[in-house]
Amino acid sequence: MTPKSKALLAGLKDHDPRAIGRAISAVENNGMEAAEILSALDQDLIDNVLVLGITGPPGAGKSTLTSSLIRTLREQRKRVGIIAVDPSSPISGGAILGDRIRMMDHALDPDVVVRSMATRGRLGGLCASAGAAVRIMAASGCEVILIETVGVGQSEMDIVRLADITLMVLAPGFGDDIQAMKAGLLEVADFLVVNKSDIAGAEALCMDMEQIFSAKEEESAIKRVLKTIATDNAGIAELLNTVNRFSSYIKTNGIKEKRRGRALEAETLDWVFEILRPGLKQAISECSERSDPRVRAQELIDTLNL
Ligand SMILES: Nc1nc2c(ncn2[C@@H]2O[C@H](COP(=O)(O)OP(=O)(O)O)[C@@H](O)[C@H]2O)c(=O)[nH]1
Ligand SMILES: [Mg+2]
Repeated sequence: MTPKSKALLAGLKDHDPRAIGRAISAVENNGMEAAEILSALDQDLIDNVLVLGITGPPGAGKSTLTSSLIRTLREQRKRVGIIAVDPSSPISGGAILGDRIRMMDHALDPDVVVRSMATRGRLGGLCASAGAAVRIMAASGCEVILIETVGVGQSEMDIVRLADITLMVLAPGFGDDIQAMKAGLLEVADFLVVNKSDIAGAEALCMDMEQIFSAKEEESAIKRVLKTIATDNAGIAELLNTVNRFSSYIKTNGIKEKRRGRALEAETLDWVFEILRPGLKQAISECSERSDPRVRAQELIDTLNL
């Protein structure tokens, strides 16, 4: 093992937030340390962490809600990791949520660890990176990990698959977004959070959503549509209580294990591309033949002997 890997792993054990950041960067750079670090992480901690996905349209209040959740989790003495997946470019300041949290009351709290990831300007590998970040944070003592994504693009939806439990955040006035998402809503979301319930239209939105989610609710006997006012920290404790009950429910009936298995498959596939990409790019650029791309791709794969 390289001295760098050793030092990083020791830092993770010590709950050093800088070690977490460096370990995630080392894995993202896919250097020598990546495999060394990832294969030495504490599997029990990884198994037991709760990974919460927070998605929904821009402006619904995801970042505000995330901040409130962090505050309440910290009051419960939980160590929290946050992965903020941001669709904006890395250059134009992708780390909106990250910056915000750093600026807020959690800025100096060593038990709140934030990592931002931009979706634009990368060739994929988001699922792989985010999955690795989850494991590194868990192995460094984070008990709850929040992944905030904007629920619009495919890559963001892939990220949702890393979560044990997914919250969809909506707010009054997002009627068009809701119509567009209705079909996927049930499939993706375990909970529907009606945020901004201090403004007009929240009650109607709740009733609408309760109808959509009624079948799910019956299944687990756990309330699936919850109201919050993220700016006032209202409804957050109840939301967390309900999520915890659901967390126990999915553990006992095997749903969590199934979801983790699916996430592992998605991440593994992502890593296969990540690891092969440089070599494949090289091979493609060296090939002088100008045949059909589909044909060339198959030829290339055949030479790999897969
Ligand atoms: N009235 C009201 N405004 C809120 C609430 N939650 C968030 N907001 C505001 O809604 C705007 C968007 O919030 P933000 O968290 O950035 O949304 P995101 O794009 O989903 O992350 C901000 O101006 C927030 O202050 C709420 O519960 N009630
Ligand atoms: Mg946000």
